[in-house]
Amino acid sequence: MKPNIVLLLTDDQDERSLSLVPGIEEAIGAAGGTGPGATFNRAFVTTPVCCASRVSQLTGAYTHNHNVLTNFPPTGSITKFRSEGWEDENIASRLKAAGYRTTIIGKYMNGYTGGYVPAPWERFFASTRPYQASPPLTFYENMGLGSEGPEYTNNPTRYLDTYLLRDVAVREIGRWGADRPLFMVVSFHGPHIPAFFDAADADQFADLKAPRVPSWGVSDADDPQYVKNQAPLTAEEAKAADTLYRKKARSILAIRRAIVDIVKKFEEKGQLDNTYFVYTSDNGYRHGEHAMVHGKHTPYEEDINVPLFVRGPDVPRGVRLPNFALNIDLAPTFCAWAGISPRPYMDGRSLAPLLRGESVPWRTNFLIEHWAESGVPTYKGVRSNEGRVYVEYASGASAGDKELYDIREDPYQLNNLMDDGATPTYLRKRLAALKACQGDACRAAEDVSRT
Ligand SMILES: [Ca+2]
Ligand SMILES: [Ca+2]
Ligand SMILES: [Ca+2]
Repeated sequence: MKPNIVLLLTDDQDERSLSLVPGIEEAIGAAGGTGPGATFNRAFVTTPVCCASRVSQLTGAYTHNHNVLTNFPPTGSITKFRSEGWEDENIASRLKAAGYRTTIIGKYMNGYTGGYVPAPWERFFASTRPYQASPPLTFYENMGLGSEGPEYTNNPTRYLDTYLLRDVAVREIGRWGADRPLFMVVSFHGPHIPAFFDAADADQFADLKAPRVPSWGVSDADDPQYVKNQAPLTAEEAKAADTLYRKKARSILAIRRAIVDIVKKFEEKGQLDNTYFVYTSDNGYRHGEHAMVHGKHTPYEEDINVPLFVRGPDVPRGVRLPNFALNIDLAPTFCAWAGISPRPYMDGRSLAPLLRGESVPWRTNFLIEHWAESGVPTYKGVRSNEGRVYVEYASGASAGDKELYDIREDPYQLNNLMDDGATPTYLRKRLAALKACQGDACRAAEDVSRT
């Protein structure tokens, strides 16, 4: 039988926050004593926005190719996802055609309000907006729990949403005959605001604060206009950032428990050795860096760097991979594991050879792109494996602003080198080649070394 593929997806989890909650990797390796698998230290999303990044995960396409640009209509959300044709054509439709039992539980796509089941999904348990509100009745119905489902509210002392998703996932694994391979997406709401957590964890991380890294609360004269516009954080804003940071850490604790239970259920089914588990997030997050209280959308490392762990039958254990792994790589990787060809619209590449320990040529650059939303302007940028990031802004008061950082020397991106006489000719060339690339042209442009 083809291997099972399980995507464990969190919302708004920056890579750094993992260190707050040691053991997510161990949770994925919890059952079977086979260890945690491989970790990508440099996993990134190409557009640090929920909806655009989720569409990239499902299609393997850069945002400028799938064209679901933002979280809200008319340029984004579920309506754009549908009108662009991606709701019916994505990795789930391909895996379904290849014989997989396709299952999604939790957050499906920004703006989904229920009422229909998208064709690629055989088992569909999507939460509906606003899942933060209570009580979202269609939530129960979509979860197969009827309109009188268990009490689910935004009071975490009752039935935490994370545990509801876990319970539905465990039930679905139990119902699955294991006669066909399973593709399962468990799409947690946490640690996204409001970052619900288990009441039992209310005392955890009591003294934790958003890390006061050198960029925390800082903007200065060489920053792009939208950052320069930020007033220094007030005491109240600092407190809000700290409170959210603590809640997110607690929220991740519950997700960790859910993952242990899900992995154990695969073990109980005798399927552990035939299952790939992938843990990642749709975008990173800032908690006060660059003088912004909290958020995503920017090209800064906090927003684009996400966790990525993989456990699977041929994945060496305890390995840390330095390669750039992107959200657009998930779909081609799943194709490889399922033994099917990637689709021509997939701009990413399969991570499978890296995960098998093979030495293969790999990208040296990737494109970062964003369309104006939530106070962050439109931009396109390139991140290189020499530790350089170069960004060109194209909207609002920041139009024409450019940023260049040497991340090896300046990991918190404080000194924009563009006002220091830098002329990043080679990065401009790379960006020009990447900004409208498609398919093979993206892969070729990503692979260019410095000349
Ligand atoms: Ca998100
Ligand atoms: Ca600066
Ligand atoms: Ca400077």
